Amino acid sequence: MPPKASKKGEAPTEKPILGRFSSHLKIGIVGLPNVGKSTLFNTLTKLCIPAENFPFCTIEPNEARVIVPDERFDWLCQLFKPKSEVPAFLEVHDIAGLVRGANEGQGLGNAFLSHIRAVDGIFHVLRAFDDSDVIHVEDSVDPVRDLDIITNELRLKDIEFVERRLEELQKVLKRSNEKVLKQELETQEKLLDWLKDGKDVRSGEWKALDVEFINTMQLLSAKPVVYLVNLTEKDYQRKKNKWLAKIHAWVQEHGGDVLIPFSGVLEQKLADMPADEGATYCKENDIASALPKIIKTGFAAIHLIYFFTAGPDEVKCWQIRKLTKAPQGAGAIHTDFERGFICAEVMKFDELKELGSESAVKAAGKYRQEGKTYVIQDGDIIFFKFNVTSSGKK
Ligand SMILES: Nc1nc2c(ncn2[C@@H]2O[C@H](COP(=O)(O)OP(=O)(O)O)[C@@H](O)[C@H]2O)c(=O)[nH]1
Ligand SMILES: [Mg+2]
Repeated sequence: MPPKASKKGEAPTEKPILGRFSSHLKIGIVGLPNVGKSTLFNTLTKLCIPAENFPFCTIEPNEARVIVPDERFDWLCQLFKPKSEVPAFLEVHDIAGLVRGANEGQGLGNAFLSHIRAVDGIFHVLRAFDDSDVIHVEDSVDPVRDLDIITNELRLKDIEFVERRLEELQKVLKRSNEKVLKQELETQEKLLDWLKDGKDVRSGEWKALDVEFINTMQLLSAKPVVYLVNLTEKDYQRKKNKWLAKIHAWVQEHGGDVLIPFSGVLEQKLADMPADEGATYCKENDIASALPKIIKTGFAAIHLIYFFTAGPDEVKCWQIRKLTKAPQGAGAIHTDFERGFICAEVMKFDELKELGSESAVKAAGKYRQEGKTYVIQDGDIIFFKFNVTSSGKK
């Protein structure tokens, strides 16, 4: 179904987003072997959310829930001094290296590709560091060539999927004349042309109806990508490397996604030091870890945001997908909150910070009551009002 036209008085509906509509979204680390994927993953796991916050979730060794650093959250915890503090997290999966020919099954290719299919976004790690001790599968360091290898593998797999779907549709259409099937056929034909033109699904301008069909496919090249360029510590510190400009140009030509330089060696070094020693090291060398930026960028890239609930018992980040409305946001806390939703009382973080307390925000007339159609914004501080009727409490 295409999204409904916006009603009078409402903000126009935003462009539909490619990808799953879920609050449980994850990002996978993808790249050739030996580019620093696991090193990055291991340093990220040092920033993991304590397991006691997820008593019912088992998690695999190659998966981690990494805390999303946020000054607003820290400030709220300072203000309320709550008994429990629950930050937002990004679920990261370390995916084994892809190699040339993976789409035809090279190097366990299809298994790796199915791991990529299961995530909602990609950290594409590129090696731009020279180190003769670390073997390169392609024999030399050339991240631009590597970009082509990986994106081609993903695109070829997408072409295979779309071709298969087209065949199915053509078969069914011989027997049926259903409008929706014809519409999908059109979308799939457009997709195939686009992919065969050497372009990725995520960089296309798709209509709302196309997006609906695309979102049933989990296509690899439709997933948001953040490029992470692994440099030597020295290059990272001086922000100079012969490949950076070339990688940047390649990325601009291929949809203009975000590119973040980092240094696996530096991150490893910092992860192995006690925090205060790490801070001194960074200060003395005029250098900083890239992990906070990597985590925040990855979180936003897969279209996640969060709102806060805040009080003396708990300050907590509730993660939801962008464009979630108030009742569904309430549902992230408890299904009763969604079912019996009355309204959302919303404070804007900046106003609370400026005015200093909830009562001051109220006195200034800035404590808002929002209804069912309110689209939750990142950083909203929300108190939901709901009634629990015959269905009873929890
Ligand atoms: N010189 C250097 N070596 C690194 C860097 N990052 C990772 N390595 C080394 O490269 C090898 C492969 O790293 P790993 O993270 O396992 O790569 P993966 O195959 O992409 O998961 C290991 O020996 C790492 O110590 C880096 O930034 N600089
Ligand atoms: Mg690895």
